[in-house]
Amino acid sequence: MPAATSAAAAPADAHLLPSAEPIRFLDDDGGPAPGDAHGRYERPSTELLRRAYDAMVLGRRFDAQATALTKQGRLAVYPSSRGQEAGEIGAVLALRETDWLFPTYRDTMALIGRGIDPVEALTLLRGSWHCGYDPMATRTAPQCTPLATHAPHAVGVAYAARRRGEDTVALVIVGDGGTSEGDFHEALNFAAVFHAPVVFLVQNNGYAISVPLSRQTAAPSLAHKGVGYGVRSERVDGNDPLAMLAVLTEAVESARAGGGPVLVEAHTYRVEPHTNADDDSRYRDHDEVEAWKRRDPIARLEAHLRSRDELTDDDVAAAREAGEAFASRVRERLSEEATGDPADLFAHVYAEPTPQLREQAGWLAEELAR
Ligand SMILES: Cc1ncc(C[n+]2csc(CCOP(=O)(O)OP(=O)(O)O)c2C)c(N)n1
Ligand SMILES: [Mg+2]
Repeated sequence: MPAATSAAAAPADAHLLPSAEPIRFLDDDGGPAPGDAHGRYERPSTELLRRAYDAMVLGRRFDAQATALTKQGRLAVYPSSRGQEAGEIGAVLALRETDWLFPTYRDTMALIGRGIDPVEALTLLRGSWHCGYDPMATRTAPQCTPLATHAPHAVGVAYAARRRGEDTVALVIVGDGGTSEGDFHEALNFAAVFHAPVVFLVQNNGYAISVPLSRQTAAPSLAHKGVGYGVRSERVDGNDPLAMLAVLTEAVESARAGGGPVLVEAHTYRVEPHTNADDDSRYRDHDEVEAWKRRDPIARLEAHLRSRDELTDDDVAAAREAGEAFASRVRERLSEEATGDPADLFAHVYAEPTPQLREQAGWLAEELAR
């Protein structure tokens, strides 16, 4: 047999390829999962898992409160990340305070996990023209609504920090739909060529509004999109908090140590509609949603910690109480009408307003005067 074909040499892309199956530590019920996660990644410390548990419980309660506030007319819109807590909180806990987070509109829970004031975090969703919090002070970019346009920014920040000799890492969150955008691909390419310390977290929640993943891509996985650019990529059970923390922590520290960019695809599910303005019964079955609810990330982490006597009834009650207190404070603070001048819509678009904007501002003023 010729040497070239007999050699069991690894293919040239072997170090970049994601695992065949998403990395998981836990089965759907929180018991130990069979597989190779333990060989490739270390179980996060109990201390980190306890912090994650508390933050996920609080994050979910906040998320439910924000959805309720849309129904009361206190928020214009809210995209829920219920069911995606392992990614939202995993991302935040993998980062240092000095690292940068680049979130999407869906990642308000990650903002809360970063300690950003909830009322500041919800400012944009009340109809204000600005994001409410200070991106420089919090090292958190404004939540990005145009899909993936923040990915090149994240790469730029990471690359600039490295050139300045800082050890800052940037983590950017993108949805499955966002991976079809040109900006995502340009960001991956630039990051790989210039070895930028950036982590791309793809929250694959199955849908881009009504478009299912099968209509979004023909790629074998979204992680494979990184491989084409030379970005090391991994797939993770996005509803397994142990796996998300383990993989994201490894990715961030590898990027910090000079290992270049990493793409992490989280297989998760959006259990709520796209936003409060969406009717999801028009494009998906109730059974599908219910099946995913049985793989709940908080329930799985809770079962895991309880099985090791690392979480007691009192701990669970304390986490829930903290969530209730947080939600009721948010409710109180948002009980007032948002005040804002509608003319502000036009005030901060350009330094010098265009004739078109001036005309539109005039129409609005006439309308309001009537
Ligand atoms: C460039 C751009 N095109 C279209 C839209 C309209 N849009 C808003 S959310 C969305 C779906 C995004 O899906 P995905 O990236 O999977 O994120 P998810 O909402 O599931 O978290 C679309 C198409 C947009 N915001 N930006
Ligand atoms: Mg999606």
